[in-house]
Amino acid sequence: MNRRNFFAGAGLTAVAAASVSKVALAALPEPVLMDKPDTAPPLVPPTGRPYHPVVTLNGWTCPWRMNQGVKEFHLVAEPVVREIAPGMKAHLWGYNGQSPGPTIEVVEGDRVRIFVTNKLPEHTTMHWHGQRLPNGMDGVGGLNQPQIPVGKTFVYEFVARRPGTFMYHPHADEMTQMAMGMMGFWVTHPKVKHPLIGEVQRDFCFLLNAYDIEPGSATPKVNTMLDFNLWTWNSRAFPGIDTLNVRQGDKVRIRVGNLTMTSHPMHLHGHEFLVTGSDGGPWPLAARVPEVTTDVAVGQMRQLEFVADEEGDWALHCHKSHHTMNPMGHAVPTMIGVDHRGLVQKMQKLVPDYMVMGERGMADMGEMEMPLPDNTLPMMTGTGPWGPVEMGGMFSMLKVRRNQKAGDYSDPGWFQQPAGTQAYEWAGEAPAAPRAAAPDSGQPAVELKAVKPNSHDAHH
Ligand SMILES: [Cu+2]
Repeated sequence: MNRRNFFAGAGLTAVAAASVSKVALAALPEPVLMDKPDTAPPLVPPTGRPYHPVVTLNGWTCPWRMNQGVKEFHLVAEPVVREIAPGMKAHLWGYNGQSPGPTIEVVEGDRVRIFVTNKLPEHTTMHWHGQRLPNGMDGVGGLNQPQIPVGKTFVYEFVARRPGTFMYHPHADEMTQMAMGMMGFWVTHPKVKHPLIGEVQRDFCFLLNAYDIEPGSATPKVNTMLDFNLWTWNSRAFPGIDTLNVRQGDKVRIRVGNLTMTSHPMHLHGHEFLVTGSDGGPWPLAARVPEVTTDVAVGQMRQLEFVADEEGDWALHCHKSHHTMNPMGHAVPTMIGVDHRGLVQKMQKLVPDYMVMGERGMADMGEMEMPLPDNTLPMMTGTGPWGPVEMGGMFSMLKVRRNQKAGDYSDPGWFQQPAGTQAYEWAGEAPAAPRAAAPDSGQPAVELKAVKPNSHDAHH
């Protein structure tokens, strides 16, 4: 996947024609389906006001049909098969063939008409998170509208009043439907140059989501509240997440929304970024402080912006270390310091597959050829130019290259570090450690001494 060409076949199985008859305009727009989890090239707007389109990580933008000045989209809620990473497919619910659904991109002031067809086994609705709209278009089932019954299509129509970063998801049996992967991104571009919305050369977006899929199975456990085992960006886990490939000097915006049950501190290596806005809109300049990590809480969205001025392959990940792992058992005891020598051979006479984990830390997991159930990702995986990366889940890379062409989102491969700029092994004498002697050195070890606080003595 390292040199995937993003432009090789976007996987679109139907594209709305540029001109359609009046009869056709009275019918439902043909839904556009996607059959691949690849990052599609940005959709340059064929009609309407021009804008600089976003790139949806391992996703795509929904084409629309212009009908008498109204942008018409057709979303089909349906069961889908989503590849989480090569070697693992999940049975999810999503839109138009994938989870998440396609990104909807419009321009401030656009009138938008969205047809939502329900092909799920239960009712659903659609909520347009963060939008200013008529109350009856807000999509809370039972509160703002009747549920969309199985097999029916509802029409939502409103003007995209605020420019910014938004998302969509059902507001019907939410616990189930979001745990199954029903969500999508929404970007409203500014109509004219906005004082608080900067122009960028690269604009990426993705949703943070999570699944609990038992190793060896394919359907999420929808009743899980906190202990998820697949931490994903746009329903992809490392090493299945595409890299963010940019040209050195590009202004970059990364838009992130969190539809999991916990917060995710998003951390970028090698650069500082400003948080320039959220689903609440662009932030005032005085509220923007340099960060290298910013927490995205549940239900929140954030825009990270920076100049990609340092060449290299820079990690971009959630800073919760359990979120950069694929399925693992949290009940495994810590074995660091426990001497297992000889035990494995004895146990393997009784249990041929017996293994011990973690007596020198967990790093062995990164390169271990461990037998896994079918359709299961290794806990720590991925290989870089220098060995196992020992990651999973919410991890990818920002790849900054001097010679990446404008508008080229293809993976440039691994960074060639200039000679003399990499950490290296010390070749001289090891310095004597002025610390405690090792336990088997024959010298007395330093003991800890308990010191009574003086204040305690004062009572006597
Ligand atoms: Cu996280």
